Amino acid sequence: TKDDVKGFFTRNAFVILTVAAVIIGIILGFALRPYNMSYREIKFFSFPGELLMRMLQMLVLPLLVSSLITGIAALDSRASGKMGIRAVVYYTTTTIIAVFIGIVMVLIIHPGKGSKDEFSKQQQIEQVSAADAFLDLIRNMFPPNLVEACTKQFKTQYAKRVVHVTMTINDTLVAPNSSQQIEEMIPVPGSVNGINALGLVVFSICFGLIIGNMREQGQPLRDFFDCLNEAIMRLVAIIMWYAPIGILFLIAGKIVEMDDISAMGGQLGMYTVTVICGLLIHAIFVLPTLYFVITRKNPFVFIGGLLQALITALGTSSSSATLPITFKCLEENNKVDKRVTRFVLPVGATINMDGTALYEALAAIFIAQVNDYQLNFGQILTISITATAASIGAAGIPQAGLVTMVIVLTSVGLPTDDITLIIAVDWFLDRLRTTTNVLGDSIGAGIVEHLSRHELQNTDPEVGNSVVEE
Ligand code: DAS
Repeated sequence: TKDDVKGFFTRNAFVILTVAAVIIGIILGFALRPYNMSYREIKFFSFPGELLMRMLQMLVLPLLVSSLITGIAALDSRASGKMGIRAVVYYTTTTIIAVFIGIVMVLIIHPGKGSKDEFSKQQQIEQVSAADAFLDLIRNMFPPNLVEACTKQFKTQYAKRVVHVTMTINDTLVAPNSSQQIEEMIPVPGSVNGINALGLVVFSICFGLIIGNMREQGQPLRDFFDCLNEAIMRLVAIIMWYAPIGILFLIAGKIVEMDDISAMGGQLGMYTVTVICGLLIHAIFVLPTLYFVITRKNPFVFIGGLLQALITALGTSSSSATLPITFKCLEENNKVDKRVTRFVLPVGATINMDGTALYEALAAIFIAQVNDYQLNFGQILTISITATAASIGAAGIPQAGLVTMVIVLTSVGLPTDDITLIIAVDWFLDRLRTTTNVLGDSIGAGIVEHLSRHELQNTDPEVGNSVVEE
């Protein structure tokens, strides 16, 4: 009937608008390519998309801190402990499966055969050991002080080298004339807007646990963060109406800007196909199967509710920027309990990146193949471990996975400047792995909620402390 049709469109307005935005964006992008717009004209044309990115990024850190603290404080430490363990087990399992898929795919398809002279060689740069990269990662988790975590950009040496190499290959970027300028361009692992998200996640978890156990004394703070979280989610609801417009210009601008598609031929084309196959297997087979086996619910109905977040991830190639919309989709479309989303999503968006882990292991082995460098089993095992760690260290910002891949390459002695071989297609593959990351975090929330349903029933969602203990 007329009401049913009206109801359908109201319920799915966002998704319909966003899908339409993607289609129009693609058409507009290809329609504008023949005009060969200048760099400045493209930046001007993409401005509405840049605006969406900045609106979402503005919210990420306050949302991450307020939702984590509220989510953890709303559960008694026993429940949040069990939920935390389930989340960590899920993150570890899915990341390891993703790395395994990446390695199997690149060994089966073997995209890297053939000589390397097809690619322009860049100057060798000094290697940095994986050890200092790891130490940086751990050091970043405990920032010297919270003020510093919120203000100073965290620099890591291996990231600087990759940016330097990127500069030499990608002369469209402004070549920096000082190390200070290079520092400004570093997408530092674990940092969002140059702020150490990893450190803030660790701080928020500790702080949430403490005020959760302070009973009446902690109530004012719990109310404050609860209200802050609610206020930010209302801001997100407003931004979501702008999101389709932003996504349209993000996609159109990127299509106008991308290099000549013929560069995707040969080994790079096969490499792109290998990454896409790996990500599709993980996103369409592994994650939905895991969800069905554990919850016995239809995974594709669950994924249907995430469409707006997945498309935003595709448009922004940033899982942190997508986080506010992932919250909305899970809580409003999939009715996932807020005490789970507030706990699981901020942690997941920061450290659980299946798409990135799969990609880094696959790309490292591809670079070995291009160098005709035979990796032994021990080296492939090292790549698995460092790709997992690098994906934890990568921030949810564009091309973070490209930067942290230096850890993986240095761990097996591969030339890190070969990262420039795959930069030409990274803007596209980054979108796909970010979408996989967001899907992994969201399915994780659904699974953790299902496994924690007993604890959630025993905890009064309002009061926050366990009713049983009262
Ligand atoms: N773009 C990152 C993200 O937002 C993933 C990556 O760079 O690998 O998840």
